[in-house]
Amino acid sequence: MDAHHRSGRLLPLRRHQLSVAAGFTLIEMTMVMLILSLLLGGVLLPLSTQWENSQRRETKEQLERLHEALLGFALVHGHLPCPDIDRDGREDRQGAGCAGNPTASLWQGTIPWLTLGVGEEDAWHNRFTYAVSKPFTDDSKAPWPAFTLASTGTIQVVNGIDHTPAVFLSHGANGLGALSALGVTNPPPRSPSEQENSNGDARFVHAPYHTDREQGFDDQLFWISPNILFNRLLLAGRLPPENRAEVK
Ligand SMILES: [Ca+2]
Ligand SMILES: [Ca+2]
Ligand SMILES: [Ca+2]
Repeated sequence: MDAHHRSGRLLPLRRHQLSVAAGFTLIEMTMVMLILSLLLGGVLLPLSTQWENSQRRETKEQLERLHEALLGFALVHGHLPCPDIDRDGREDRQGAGCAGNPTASLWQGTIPWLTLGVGEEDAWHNRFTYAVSKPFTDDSKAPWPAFTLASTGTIQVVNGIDHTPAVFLSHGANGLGALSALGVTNPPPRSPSEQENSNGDARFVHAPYHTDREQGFDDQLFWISPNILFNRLLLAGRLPPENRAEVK
């Protein structure tokens, strides 16, 4: 039997073997892809959740440091700092008050991070929004406070506190409504709760964390409690003489 004859018999067998092998390969490939996608989905999703949790924790710690920095500033200067509105990191003061809308009930911008000596951005590279009630920024009696123990804030935090002197927040992982560290204003939020935290008025919302794209809420919001502010000032002997009689 010559070589040509032998190859003539063998070729159809090889094609069959090849097609079987190719069939197995496709099935195997599909199975491998399926298993890989299941494995990756099972591993990557928790990893991304862990990563965001870690970023939220980091941002919360920054907000806690900010809270202390704002109280410390009030102890030294007798008032809270003005927001930064020209994006240079320093407070924007005008006369005894702040630069901004003179007819609004509050001053609003971003945290003056250079003035306070704190970190400039959250874990997602956005600035911290900051709103402060006007009576608490008055520096006309510095270093004593111009406000009294009877002074009330003009800011309301839904699910939080009424009449607070100041609020400050990170706009979270979605960053919607925030000013980015590059100086660009991000698109507005979609959910009504997050919209309240970036629409420039005196009403803010504190809500449970929820990642839903349309109605989610990932803002992290802190505020200055008037009781804590007054107590810190009292302990430091920082209230003006006319207010001391009000303290029992
Ligand atoms: Ca400034
Ligand atoms: Ca957000
Ligand atoms: Ca609002």
